[in-house]
Amino acid sequence: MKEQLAQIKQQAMEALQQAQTPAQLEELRVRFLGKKGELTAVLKQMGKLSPEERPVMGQLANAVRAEIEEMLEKQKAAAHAAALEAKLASEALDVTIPGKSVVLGHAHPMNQVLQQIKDLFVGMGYQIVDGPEVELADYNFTKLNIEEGHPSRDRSDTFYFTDDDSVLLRTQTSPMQIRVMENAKPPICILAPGRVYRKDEADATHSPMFHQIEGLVIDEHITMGDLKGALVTLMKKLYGEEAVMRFRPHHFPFTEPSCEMDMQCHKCHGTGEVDGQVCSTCHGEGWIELLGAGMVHPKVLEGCGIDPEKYSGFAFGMGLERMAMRRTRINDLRLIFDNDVRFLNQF
Ligand code: 2NM
Repeated sequence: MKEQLAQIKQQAMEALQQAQTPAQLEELRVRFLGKKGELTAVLKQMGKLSPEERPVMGQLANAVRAEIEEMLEKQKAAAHAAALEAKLASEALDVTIPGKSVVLGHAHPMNQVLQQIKDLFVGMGYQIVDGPEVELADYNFTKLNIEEGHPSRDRSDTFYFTDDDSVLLRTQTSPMQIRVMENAKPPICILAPGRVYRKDEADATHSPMFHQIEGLVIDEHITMGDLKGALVTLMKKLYGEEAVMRFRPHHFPFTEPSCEMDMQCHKCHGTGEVDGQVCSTCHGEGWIELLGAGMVHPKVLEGCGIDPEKYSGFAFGMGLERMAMRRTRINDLRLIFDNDVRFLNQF
């Protein structure tokens, strides 16, 4: 029995020395120390020994078990350290390698123009207002002096939600200005940018959804001079101090008098010709249409509870996509909405 124990010890030590992995070590633990292991098998024979021999052999067996356990722990620690070493070596981290660069996007050219215009108006004391895109016909048309039967209320031009034509997708942002006039007391000085909808087939110059920016100023003694000052200031900030502007009479139901503002073509300087050819920028017009404006109609003011005898005001509206098209020098509106990054990255 003594020899058996000595043999187990020697075999275990040799095997443990050679074991490389935690799995091999576990296998050896089961082989030598497990319930059905070699050491247990020897211990089971203890019953055959004389009472004097039993404690001696018991001590010896325990000493062998302790030595094997100690060696097992030592080898486990070594295997673990080796595994960690190998992992660290294979996963070596080179902190000097340059990082992956993050592709940073930028504002869409239309939002760039919008932000610039908003900044300019906020600088002049305007408040930016936002409102519903689903509107009441009352606010989109009637309160703007666009009466029933007016061609712009036609079902072929406007998206209606209801059979009685009372709820629609707003065709302009002016209903927002009606809402402000009804709820605030002058002085009023607001800018209403937002999406508007008209039943148009998409082509190079039309889209069923586009963006408008409308402004409104109401106070005592507001004149067309104030309108001109505000709009000329805006356009010179946008297009340069040397930009030349003109105002033409026009008609809108919600303003009286009404006008349109043009900028002299920067390419042909108003002549409509470049090197004997029709100017491609203004199509020979010599002028580029910028916006519509006017003095708010007394009927509109009165309908909102503002006394037209005491107060007057100007309003204007412009298309944001058109501004973005001028800035990006493109002639197809659809490029603005396609969101092709090859196009957008140029701006
Ligand atoms: C335009 C042109 C002229 C306009 C008028 C109003 C309101 F609500 F005060 F009556 N808001 N916007 C207006 C005036 C809009 O867009 C071309």
